[in-house]
Amino acid sequence: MSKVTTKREGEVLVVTLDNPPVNAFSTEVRNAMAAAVEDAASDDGVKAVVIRAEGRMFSGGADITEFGKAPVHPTLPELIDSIENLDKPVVAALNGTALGGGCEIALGCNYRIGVPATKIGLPEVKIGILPGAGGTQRLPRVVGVEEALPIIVTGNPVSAKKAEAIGLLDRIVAPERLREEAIAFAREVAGGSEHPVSSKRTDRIDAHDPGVFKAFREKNARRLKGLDAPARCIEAVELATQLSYDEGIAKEREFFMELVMGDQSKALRHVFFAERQAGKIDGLPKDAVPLPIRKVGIIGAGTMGGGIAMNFLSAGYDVTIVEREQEALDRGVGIIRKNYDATARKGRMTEEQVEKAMGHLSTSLDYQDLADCDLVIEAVFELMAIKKDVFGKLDAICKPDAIMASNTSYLDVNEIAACTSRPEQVVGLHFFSPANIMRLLEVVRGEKTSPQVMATAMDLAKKIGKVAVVSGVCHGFIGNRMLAKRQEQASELLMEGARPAQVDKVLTDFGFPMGPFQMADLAGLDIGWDPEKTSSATVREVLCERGRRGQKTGKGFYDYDENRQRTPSDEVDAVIADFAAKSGEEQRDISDEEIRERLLYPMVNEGALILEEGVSQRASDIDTVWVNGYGWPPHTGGPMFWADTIGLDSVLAGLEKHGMEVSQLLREKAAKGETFNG
Ligand code: T1G
Repeated sequence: MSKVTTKREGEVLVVTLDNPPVNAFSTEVRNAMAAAVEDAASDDGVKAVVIRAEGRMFSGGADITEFGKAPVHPTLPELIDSIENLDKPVVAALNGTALGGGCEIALGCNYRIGVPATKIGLPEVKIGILPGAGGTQRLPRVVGVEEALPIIVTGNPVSAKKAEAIGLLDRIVAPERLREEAIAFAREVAGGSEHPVSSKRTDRIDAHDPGVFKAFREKNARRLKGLDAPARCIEAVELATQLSYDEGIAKEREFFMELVMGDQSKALRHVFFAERQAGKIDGLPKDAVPLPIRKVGIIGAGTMGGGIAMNFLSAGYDVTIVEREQEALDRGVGIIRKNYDATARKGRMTEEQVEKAMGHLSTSLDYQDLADCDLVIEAVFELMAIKKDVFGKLDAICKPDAIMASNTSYLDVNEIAACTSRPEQVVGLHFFSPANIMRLLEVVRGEKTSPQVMATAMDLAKKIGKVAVVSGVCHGFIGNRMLAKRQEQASELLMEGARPAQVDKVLTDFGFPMGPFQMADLAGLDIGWDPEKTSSATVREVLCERGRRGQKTGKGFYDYDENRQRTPSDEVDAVIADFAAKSGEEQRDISDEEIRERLLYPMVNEGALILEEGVSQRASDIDTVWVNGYGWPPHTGGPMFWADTIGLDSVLAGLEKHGMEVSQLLREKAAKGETFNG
């Protein structure tokens, strides 16, 4: 079945794109559409053209899987030029999302109509490139520089309403009437002699404020630091105001080819596909279809329980939260309401949506109220004895096919499952704090967890907007197990002469949002610390004993002012020096390079061990965990992709230089010149 079909509706030729799942402009599609455009050009009976699409969206853009290969004609720019050069008006009918090349095809048309759900955007920057089919030159000519810059540089789409307001859409019509309205529109303009041609418009360019580029660069400097694509996006739009269209297109093409071959785009494309691959379980039996989940039970109304509940409430699930005491329950519900109200104030939810979500919430002090839940998630204290007690109760109360899940961050899910009569229905659902914000969900597969329960967990993760990664059972699963290796090194570096600020800066310079000591201050140094049993045995214990428990006390590894701005602390340096002296470690100046290698290489090695043990299905899953759960800078692809990029032989040499453990898998792959991601 052709992926592009044509149909005459009187004098209008309707060209329909149908290339599931996202109507990507593959080589086959481009060829077929080019043929349709030629038909329209050569048929005198055709007075106007409609370009539309089947399916849930107009187009997700060029086919990213074709990147890195030699360009095949007609390229997307050539196809769009052929549309624009037709001597007949062309109407784009946008039945939904029109992204990247999909937006650029629409820009090559004379007119664009959409439906209320239509979103139009140029997300190329998110995969490390820039719109390479005229978007940087046509969009500013259609909507103006001030509106085009954020669309191109952030990569975020605009709504139909916004698109219409800025001139990117000419009309918004009812979805069920889109095809006929587009044909009517085409008939309306068919007789006209003048039609807007994006590439030829100058009015919006002439009207732009020349200072907009300097202001935009300054405003976004911090966010765009070290990223290649956004800089080129801004430059390409700036050139659209200085050069002719053809000269601007040539520069866009030059920048596109430079970026698409660059490490940052390769890393970002890896992250894009890795995230989607992570949602698939290798070898899952075909009959492992997801169970229906309608009602969810949450045990614990604390920070995690409340955050977890919000995911399901926002997705429209009925949620029952159970606590031991009314006061804890009321506090938890109050925090949920406060979080929703804050989201509404930021415009990310309407008041109506907040009330709808809260309407799905019920609370109880009685486990019996969980009896009809399809899924129960415990988010109680991280102590095995407490988890076992909870699961023993759930086993007695939950209905036969209920899934029982633990939100444990570290503990052995097999041991938890073993205290129930149905271990095949026990799974780990490790959310990351704040659970209503962080996208990552580690789905921990117990030895006896059934394929159907796994399929249900992965399906549910997608429905609540999480990026799910399957992990086997080990201490800390994938993310926290690798994090522990980094924290170990960070503490050792302090004993050898490094200071918290230097260690943190190495990671923030690498692209992390914060370093290990900033993270500790944010989370609180007193997690797991017991003032009754403290023994001044570690730097962290001494800091807690001195009231330096993190940002919440105004001081931790750093001192904080009223705006939570941090400054290094002499008191902390003295505590560290005291411990260092007792440790007998020789104090020395440590280079940033050594700090980076000692923080990151052991994580890569732990990732290799995780692969060796089968705890993770694939290296790209490990990358997905770190990019979505721990702030690994996506433009380097994640720990395993980054190691592939710098070379596993370099990682091996670094580990050996610092006398660190080397896994068999890493050694073997380095010796063969192989990579983790294949
Ligand atoms: N090319 C190839 N495959 C794509 C694709 C694309 N553009 N977009 C999605 N897929 C695959 C995806 O890997 C998955 O595969 C399936 O489609 C469903 O995707 C010249 C150069 C469109 C919002 O960056 O943002 O145009 O896992 O699960 O949640 O200037 O996909 O099923 O095998 O994400 O409904 C610019 C990327 C391209 C948009 C749909 N466009 N895609 O989200 O489905 S470069 C983008 C998305 C470009 C021009 C430049 C989303 C979506 P599988 P999905 P979804």
